[in-house]
This record gives sequence, structure tokens and C-alpha cells, in this order.
Amino acid sequence: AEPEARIKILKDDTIESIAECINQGKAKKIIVMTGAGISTAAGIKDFRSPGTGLYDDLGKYNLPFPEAVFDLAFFKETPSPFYRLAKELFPGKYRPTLTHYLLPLLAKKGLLLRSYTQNIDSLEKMAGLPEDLLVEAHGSFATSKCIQCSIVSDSEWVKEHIMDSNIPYCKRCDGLVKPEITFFGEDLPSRFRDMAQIDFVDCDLLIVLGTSLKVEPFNKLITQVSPRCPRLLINREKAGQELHSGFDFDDKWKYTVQRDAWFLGDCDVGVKKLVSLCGWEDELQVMYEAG
Ligand code: CNA
Repeated sequence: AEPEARIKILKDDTIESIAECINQGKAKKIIVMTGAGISTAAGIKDFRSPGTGLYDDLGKYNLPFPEAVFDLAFFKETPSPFYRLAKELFPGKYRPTLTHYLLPLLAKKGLLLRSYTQNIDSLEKMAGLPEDLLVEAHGSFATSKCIQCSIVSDSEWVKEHIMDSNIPYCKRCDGLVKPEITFFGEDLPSRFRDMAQIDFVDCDLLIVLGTSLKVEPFNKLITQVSPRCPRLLINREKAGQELHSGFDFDDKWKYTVQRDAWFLGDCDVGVKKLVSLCGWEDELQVMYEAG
């Protein structure tokens, strides 16, 4: 049978096409999904970049396998690697990157529906993104709970312990007090499930920044937008192509819908390109420098 005519949502697979979409007023409910790659320029290591990622660097932590640092069973037996890593990642040491300021910029323009992050570094908030526009899908250091009795601990007290390289034990039951960062096998925060269900059907442009899209269920979100919603990936490498309705780098759907665009390179470079095509480059730079 003859293939159906192709439905072209985008002119082509470039950032220019995405900018055109924004400039024509077709993207007013933008969702931005982010990962560790937006924070590497701030000096925070990502997980999987070969040679520079935390997973290659964890030798000094004596782990049986890299992911063990976020494994609840391992943590209960051997908590110190996680607290060492927590000390390294604890918010306060690092500044947001240019890419982080894209979020409050889109918010200011009234174009940001929500930003979903896998990061635990709180740099989105530090860049001035209003909290109601942010979903921290893997939690944050803002709150901590005892893993045994679930009582909430004072976050300043927890921070002091972590920064002094001491393990915080629950004052009530002596259990380990853990910042509410989502470990493997743990449920994501309820805010993630509640918001994603509503937001993704509404989204009219999806921008994915600095993530390998390897972690479930976060990676699946890229498939939750409507089949005609344009999607842009800015990342050093291709990602998310193996997901069902993932990014269409190979033009598999040649005869159906064309709606994916990508920029393979640094987030800050791609974001700069996008905002300059929208005429916002100076505004972003001012926000970045003032931050
Ligand atoms: P990942 O699996 O390490 O992937 C990072 C991706 O970003 C890779 O594809 C890299 O090629 C790419 N990348 C790295 N630097 C840049 C850059 N400057 N510009 C463009 N692309 C770049 O990390 P994910 O976020 O995909 O994995 C999810 C984990 C990582 C989450 O659970 C996070 O909690 C966790 N994590 C967070 C932080 C943080 O909060 N900053 C740091 C390290 C890990």
C-alpha cells in the first residue's frame, strides 16, 4: 500500500524549526525536561558521561556497582558512600548555568507550563524558577526523613551533619535520616505523578535538555505528549530513541508525523542558539549575569 502523506509539524529537525514554532505563537504550554547534563557546566558531575561521570568516579567509594550509592538495601548496610556523595552534591556550592535561566525566562514570557527535573542540585530554584512551575521528580535535599520511623528531621541539622561528614541518626529511634532523594526502587514524589498526568496531555512543545533518558519512569514522559507535539532534544549524544515513540533520529516515521528536532552538543550552546532565534539572547544573558 502507498504510505500516507507525511504530516509535517516541523519544517525540519533543527532548532530553527522549533524557534519558528515559538515565534509563530504555536508553543504556549512548553514543558522542559532536564537531567544532570544541564549542571555539568556548573561543575557538578553527571552519572554516565564516560571518563567524567560520577559512575566512573565512584571507585573511591568502594561500591559493588555504581548504582549502589542510590540503593536502599545497600544504604541500610553501608550508608557512608551516600552521605559522602550528598556532601559533594549538597546545594549551596554551585551556581546555575546559562541553561538554567531558560526556565525563569520562559516563565516570565508566560510560555512555561512546567519544568520536570531529575536533578537534585536545586539549581532551578536558585535561578529563580517559581516552585509551582517546577517538579523535582527525584526529590531534593530540602527535606529529610528517618528511613525507620519516617519522622521528618530539621533540614539544617541534617545539613550540618552531612557537611561535617557525620551520619545523621534519628533522635527518636536511631534510624538513618535520609534526604528525600528518590533511590532506585522507591516511589517518585506524589507531585510527580499528579502533575505529569495533567501537564503532558496539555503540552504544545517539549524541550529535553541534558539527559541520557535512561532512568524510568522519568524517560517515559517524552512519550506522553500528543503525537503531534513538537519535541526538541539538546544533549551531547542522542537519547531516548529506543523508547516506544521515542526520538525519531532515523526518520523511521518518514511517512507519518515529523515532529522531532535535535541539537547534539552542549546545552548552553543549544539554548543560546534557541533564544537568539527567538530574540531573547540579551534578556537571558542579563538574567544569567544578575543571578
Ligand atoms: P546521565 O545519565 O548522567 O546523563 C547525562 C547526559 O547529559 C548524557 O547524555 C551526557 O552526554 C549529557 N551531557 C553532559 N553534559 C552535558 C552538557 N554540558 N551539555 C549537553 N549534554 C550534556 O544523567 P541523567 O540526568 O540522564 O540521569 C538521571 C539521574 C542522574 C537522576 O536520577 C539524577 O538525580 C542524577 N544526577 C543528578 C545530578 C544533579 O543533580 N546535578 C548529578 C548527577 C546525577
